[in-house]
Amino acid sequence: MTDLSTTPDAQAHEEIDGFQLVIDALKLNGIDTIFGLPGIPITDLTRRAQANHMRMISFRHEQNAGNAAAIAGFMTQKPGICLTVSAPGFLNGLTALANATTNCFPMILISGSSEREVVDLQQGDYEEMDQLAVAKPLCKAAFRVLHAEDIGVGIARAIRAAVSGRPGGVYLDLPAKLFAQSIDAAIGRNTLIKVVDPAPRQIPAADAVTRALELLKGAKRPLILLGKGAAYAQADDDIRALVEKTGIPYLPMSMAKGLLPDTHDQSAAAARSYVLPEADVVLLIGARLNWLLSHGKGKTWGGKGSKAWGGQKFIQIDISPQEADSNVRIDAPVVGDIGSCVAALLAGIGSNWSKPPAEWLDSITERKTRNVAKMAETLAKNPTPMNFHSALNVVRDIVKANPDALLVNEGANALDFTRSIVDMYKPRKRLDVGTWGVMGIGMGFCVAAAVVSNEPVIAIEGDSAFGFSGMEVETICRYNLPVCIVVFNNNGVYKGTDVNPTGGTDAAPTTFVKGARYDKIIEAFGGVGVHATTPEQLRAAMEEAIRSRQPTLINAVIDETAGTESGRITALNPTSAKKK
Ligand code: ADP
Ligand code: TZD
Repeated sequence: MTDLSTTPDAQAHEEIDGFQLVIDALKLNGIDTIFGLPGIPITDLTRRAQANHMRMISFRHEQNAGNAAAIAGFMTQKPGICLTVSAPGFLNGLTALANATTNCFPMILISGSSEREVVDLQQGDYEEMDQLAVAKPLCKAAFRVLHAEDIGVGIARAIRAAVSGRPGGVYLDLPAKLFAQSIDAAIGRNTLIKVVDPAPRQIPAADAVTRALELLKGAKRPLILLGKGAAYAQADDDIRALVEKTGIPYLPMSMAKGLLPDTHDQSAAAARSYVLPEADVVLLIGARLNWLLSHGKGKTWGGKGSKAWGGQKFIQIDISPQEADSNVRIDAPVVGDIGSCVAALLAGIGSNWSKPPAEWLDSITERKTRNVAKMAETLAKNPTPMNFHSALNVVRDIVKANPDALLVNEGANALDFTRSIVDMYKPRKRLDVGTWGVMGIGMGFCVAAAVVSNEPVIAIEGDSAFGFSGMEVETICRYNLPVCIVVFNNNGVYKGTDVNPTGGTDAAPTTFVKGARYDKIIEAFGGVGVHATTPEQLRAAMEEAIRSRQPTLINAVIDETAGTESGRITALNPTSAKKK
C-alpha cells in the first residue's frame, strides 16, 4: 500500500486552523497586543498569540482586561482587544465594553462561546449563554463567526465598526468549535482582509463650516470647549493653531487636559464658573452636552431655572450627525472628523481674524488670577494629617517634572481635586473615569498605559476606587510595569467618618477598615510598598518610583474628615424630599 503522506501532493498540502486565522487576521491589521484572561475555549489562543509574538497581557479579572483594551483604543486609535472565556468571563468583560461604547473608545471584546446547537436549545452546556444577544444592546455592533473561512471578514467588520464614525465597543463571538476547524492554509490565508482606511476621514460640508465661522465671528464672548473626542482625534497641532489664531479662551474637559498645556494663557479652566454663564457663542470640539456640562443649560450656563437655556449659541464639531440638539439647540453643527473640521475652520479663518474683545479676555484673566492665588494659598498649607490639597500639591510638582508620564485617576474627591489641581502638559496623558464616572478603571488603565506608551504611569486612586481593580497589582508586578499607584486612604467611600446609627457592630456602609495598609498588597508580589503620612514622604516615594520604574504602591494617609459626599457632584445624590 502506498503511504499517501509521503507523496509530493500531500506534503504540499498545509492546513491552518481557526486559532491561527484569528491571530493572523489581527496581526495583518497591525494589532499586536491582546488583553485577556485564559480558560476554555481560548486558552490555546492566548498561548499561540504569545508564540506568534503578540503581546498577550493576562489579567486577574476580565473587567480590568476590558478597561485596558478600551483605553489602549483611546490612546492609539486602533481597537483595543479584550479576550475572555464564555458566559461569566464574557459578562465580566461586558461592563468594560459598554463603558468603552459610552466613552467612544474603540475596542473589540472577543469571547469564546459554547456550542451553538446546545446554547440555542438551552440544553445546559458548560458556561452556556446566548452572548451575542446579551452584548447587542450594550455595544456599537456585535458579530459571530461560525466558519474558519469567515474569520477574516469577522475581524475586518469588527475593526471597521470599532473605529469608523463615532468609535465604540464591538463584540465578536467565537464559538469553541471554530478554533479547531482546519482548512487549506492557502485558501484560509486568502480569506483574511487587511482593512483599507478603517476610519475614513469625514469632510465637513462647506456651508456648515461657513455657518460656524459666521457665528464665531459675530461673538462678543466666545469660548471653545475641548472634549475627549478632540484628544482622541490626534489633531493636536491644528487644534492648538485654531485656539491660538482665534485668541478664543478655552476650557478642556477632563481627558482633554493637556491637549494644550494647562498653563496656557488662554486656558479659562480657573474661571470655569465665570465663562460658562457669560459666554455668548460656544464652540464644542468633541465634547457632548451631557451631564458633565450640565446639559448646556440651567444655572451653570446662566439660565434662570434649573432647566432654562442660558442664551448661548452653540457650534458643535462632532463625527456623529445625531449628536446635535441632544440637549439644547445647536445653531451650527459641523459634522465630520475633528481633524478635517478643525482644518476647514482654520482655512476659513485666514490671517486677519480679530481676537475677541479685550473686555472679555480681561475679565477672565482677572478671575483666573484671583482663583489661582486662592488655590496657591490652600496648596501651600501643610496640615496634619495630610489632606487632598497638600498631597496633590506634591503630585502636581511630580507631573510637572515628568510631563510624559501618564496620569490615571479615579475616586470622588480624589478625582475632582486631582482634575482641578494637577496640570497636564501633553495630549492624552490624563486617563480617568470618563462619561459614566465609573469606578474600577484604575489598574486596567495603568497596565494599558504602561504597555502602550512605555512611559511611567502615576495612578491617583481613592481607597474605594482602588478596591475595584486592586488585584491587578499582581499583574503590574508580573509584567514589571513602571506604575506608581498612590492610594489616597481616608478610610472609606468619600470619607471615613460615618457611623452605624443603630450603634450596632456592623461598620457604616461607606467606611472601611481604619488605618488599612494598602502598601502591603504590592509587597506580596515583590513590588515596592510605601506608607506615607506627610507630603515629604509622598514626594520622596513618588520621585523614587519614577526614577526606578519599579512597580510601587504608596499608601498616602489622608485626613478621614476631608472630602465631601460624592465629591463635586453632591447635588446628584438623592436625599429624601420628606421634611424631617
Ligand atoms: P467629554 O466627556 O470630554 O466632554 P464626550 O465623550 O462627551 O467628551 O464627547 C466626545 C465626542 O467626540 C463624541 O460625541 C464623539 O462622537 C466625538 N468624537 C470622537 N472622535 C471623534 C473624531 N475623530 N471626530 C469627530 N468627533 C469625534
Ligand atoms: N460603583 C461603580 C462601578 N462606579 C461608581 N461610580 C460607584 C460605584 C459610586 N462611587 C462613586 O461615584 S465615587 C466612589 C463610589 C463608590 C468612591 C469614592 O470613594 P474613594 O474616593 O475612596 O474612591 P474619595 O477621594 O474618598 O472621595
